[in-house]
Amino acid sequence: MEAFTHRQIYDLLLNAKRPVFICDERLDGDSLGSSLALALELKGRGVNVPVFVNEPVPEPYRFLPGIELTTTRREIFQDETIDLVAVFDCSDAAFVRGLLENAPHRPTVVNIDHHATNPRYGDVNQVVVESPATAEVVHRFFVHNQIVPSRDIATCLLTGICFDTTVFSNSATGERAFNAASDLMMCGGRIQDVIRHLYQSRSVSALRIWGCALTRLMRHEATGAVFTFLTLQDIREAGLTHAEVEGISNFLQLVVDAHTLFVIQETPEGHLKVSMRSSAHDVSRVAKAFGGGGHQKAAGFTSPRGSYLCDETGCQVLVDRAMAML
Ligand SMILES: [Mn+2]
Repeated sequence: MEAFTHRQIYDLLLNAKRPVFICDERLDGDSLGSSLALALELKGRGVNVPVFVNEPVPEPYRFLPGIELTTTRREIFQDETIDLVAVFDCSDAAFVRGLLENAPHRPTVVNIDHHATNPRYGDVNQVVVESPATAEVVHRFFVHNQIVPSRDIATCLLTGICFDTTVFSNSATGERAFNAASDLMMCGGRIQDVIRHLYQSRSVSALRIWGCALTRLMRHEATGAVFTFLTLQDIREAGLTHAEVEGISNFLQLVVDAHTLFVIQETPEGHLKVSMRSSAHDVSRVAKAFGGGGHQKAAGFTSPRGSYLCDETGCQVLVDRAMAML
């Protein structure tokens, strides 16, 4: 079925007059790497596909081949010639619906993802929950359609796989991740560039705030979960953007001895952004119950302003409630 759907998607892409690609609302190495890989393939065939991103591309991803194809202009969806959109690594149907709300004609929607919480909102859905990354799903697109990825495409796909597996270390890492990565390296994918840009590029000020989160690590006695938090004031005092703080939950998961981990961050709007990692529980259930999404072992949600205080007691209460759902 996976191969059939890949061939169907290839047909749709080749026959589309005006395709547009969409990255997940929360941009990351996987949504960007997977969408740019396919956009580069079509570019090689003379079709320029804009890749819509909801926010300017953060610095660590600017090295990606094809990054010039990205656009933050929402108006592109008002173009009445758009007949196909392909969405990458996005389980949030409402986000896609919102973007297409004012489109003059409803385009065909292709949904390529690997999130357990994806409601399969597309006309064609390639949602492979066993896959470590959407980039790995797209790698199979190339295999099933007998296309050899170029060096640049291979680099984009390796970025997605390295990002979602935290360089082959988290629970998403398995045979599929290694097989795809090995093939992509044979195609000339530049894995050292990927690792350098994604992981060896942290500023000292960003790492100092990670230090702040480390000093606040607490064990939730009743369940053995571990949590920490960062307030808006912490982030502002360090002069950082939220993008620069990203990655701390993946890092902590690598080094903290706990089955479940919560990293809670206050956003500029005063909401609490909760990121969960677990080796023992299906945290996507908690994320879903709180209106978020994700994978069984890595998921997140945003708790509206005022629901919990961003301090030790408030976060303790939040973790209490979340753990009670597991
Ligand atoms: Mn992903």
